[in-house]
Amino acid sequence: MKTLLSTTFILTAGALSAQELQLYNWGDYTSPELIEKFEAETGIEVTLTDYDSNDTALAKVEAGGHGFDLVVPSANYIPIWREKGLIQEFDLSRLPSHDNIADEWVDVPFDPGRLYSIPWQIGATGIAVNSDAYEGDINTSAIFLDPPEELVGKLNVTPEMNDIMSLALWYVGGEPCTEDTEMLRAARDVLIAAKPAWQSMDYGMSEKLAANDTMASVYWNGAVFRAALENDKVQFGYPQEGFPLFMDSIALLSDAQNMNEAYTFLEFILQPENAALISQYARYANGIEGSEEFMDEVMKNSPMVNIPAEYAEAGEFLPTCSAESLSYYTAIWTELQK
Ligand code: N2P
Repeated sequence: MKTLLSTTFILTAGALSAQELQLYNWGDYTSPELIEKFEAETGIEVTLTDYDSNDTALAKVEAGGHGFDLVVPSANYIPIWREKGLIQEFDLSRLPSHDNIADEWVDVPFDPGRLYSIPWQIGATGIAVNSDAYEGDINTSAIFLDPPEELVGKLNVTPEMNDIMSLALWYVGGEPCTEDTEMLRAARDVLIAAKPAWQSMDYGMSEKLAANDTMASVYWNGAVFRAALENDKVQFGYPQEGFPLFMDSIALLSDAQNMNEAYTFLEFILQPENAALISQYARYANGIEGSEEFMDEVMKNSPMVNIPAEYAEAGEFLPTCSAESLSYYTAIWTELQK
């Protein structure tokens, strides 16, 4: 009897100690080395599920039954997740390293005091161009909105609605999140007219750019930098009509099932050496104090990570659009994807 009892106890304890964490993140954005290190140090097993846009992630979580604990929305989406009650306020007593968030990224308009989100990666949306295909000015949205002959049929547009709508609105002289129907109409017209020249509207571009399968793409600086490290013909342009800056931040889902594991992971990525692992993989800056010293030299010097001063002024963090402006965006986006 005694033996039987202790066996039962061991089995129960074993079952309870199977710790897991469900991370829902952008594709190709999570360092495998970070995950291996986390699993080895904590014994928590991480399951990673990918998405390709803010709207995909939001729709999936809103539908329920997803099982995810943590998600990584962009800054302009954090207020939307919050208003919908999909993410929960942190218990800061469980995040002793919350102070490691760099001062400039704490009191951000989308999450003052960082009560709901921790910086993941920071960057810019611009345009990758392979210089073998095209040698003209690449610091313009004309590359995808009025493509040069050389790039027709060879360029991709990433399916991130707010990025694409903002670039188009700036290009026609408007502003992101406008409710001005004339501006929206002009942006819609330029997008619809340009679309036949596009090869695709896909997300995963780093390898395709590196392999010359796609010669240009509206894309993000770090992901383009990854391609450029393999293929030195890949360049990155910062559209001077206006281009989005982004800051993707990790947040705790309201219906997270693995709370202890989620807090353990958040605390882990607040450590500068671990935040650096994310940047070394995804190739963007992050908002964790002191992480740069754990990064390699190419990260510190590349114009694809650090926006050159001459181009920086045209970059802007996207606001969160009003419901009215979003309904116009959605209508245009739906038409564009037909
Ligand atoms: C890169 C994902 C970048 C997301 N793979 C931009 N918000």
